[in-house]
Amino acid sequence: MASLKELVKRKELFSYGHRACAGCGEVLAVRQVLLAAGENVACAMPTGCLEIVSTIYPHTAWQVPIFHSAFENAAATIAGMESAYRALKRRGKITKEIKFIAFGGDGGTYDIGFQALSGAIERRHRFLYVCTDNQAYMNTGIQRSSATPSFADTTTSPAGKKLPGKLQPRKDIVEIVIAHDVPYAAQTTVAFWNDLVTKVEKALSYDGPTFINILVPCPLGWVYPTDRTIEISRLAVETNFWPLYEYENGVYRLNYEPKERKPIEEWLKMQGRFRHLFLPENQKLIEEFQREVDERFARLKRRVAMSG
Ligand SMILES: Cc1ncc(C[n+]2csc(CCOP(=O)(O)OP(=O)(O)O)c2C)c(N)n1
Repeated sequence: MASLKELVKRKELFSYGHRACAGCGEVLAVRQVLLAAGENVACAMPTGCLEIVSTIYPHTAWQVPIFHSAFENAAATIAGMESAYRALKRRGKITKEIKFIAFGGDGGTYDIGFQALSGAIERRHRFLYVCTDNQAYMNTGIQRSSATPSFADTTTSPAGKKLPGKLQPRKDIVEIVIAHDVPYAAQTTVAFWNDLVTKVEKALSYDGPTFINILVPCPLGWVYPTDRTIEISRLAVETNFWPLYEYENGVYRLNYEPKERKPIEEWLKMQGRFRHLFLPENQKLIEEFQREVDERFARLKRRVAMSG
């Protein structure tokens, strides 16, 4: 893995000058992914916060080629780019080694872009798909997505007298991708830069489709002060809400296990989207949330134990 010393010497491929909110986790993730990938990459991204903040004509924060696609088809776009590259390479028109990375928000990945992702993976294109998962449709006003956790307050699952926020638990996209029999899939978050960078390097070394889901805190949608992004990202791991793990050729690996898992309240209480859970009548919802976290983590540990 590239050391921090090496990484800081590399050219920033996602540069200053974008217009993301202060404290945005999504742009931190893209910056880290591109630092790990290096200059020989071509990217695609659907509509979403990332595209809106980084490509306001005539400016761009991207120092690598980037193709903006529709909300539903970033994976089909990157598959087309990769196919064209292979064809041109065969004819000797391109000699350079180029890697392909698609970036999609959770809306563009878990939901509306999912068919394109599933298809591109099944066709075995060589690309890395990075989901920058901020757990809602942030760019259009914080609507719930299938990545939104249970009980989160969003504009389409508003917490109040009738509803305790979103009723359904979060979809497990990494497991769904793994079910496509990919060589490599992983989950990480921006606070653990070395874990993230190692996973990107690994994913790009495979001759096939790979996937990384990155939890990217969003001060606006999660409702917290802009200087706490890294702390919230780290707590997501320390509470086992967001385990750092990877799946490589059939083998699951837990990359980090907290010595003592912190109670989920610690993560929830930092975020305004869960404020209503701390009303006395909602205490049982926190217990339910904790149960869900513990069950998911236990399931992951069983997978690790069975495949090791
Ligand atoms: C087919 C289609 N439906 C809806 C939209 C409107 N739209 C644009 S971005 C977006 C939400 C993006 O959410 P996500 O992918 O999670 O990315 P984020 O902005 O949160 O980073 C929506 C609903 C669209 N562009 N195309």
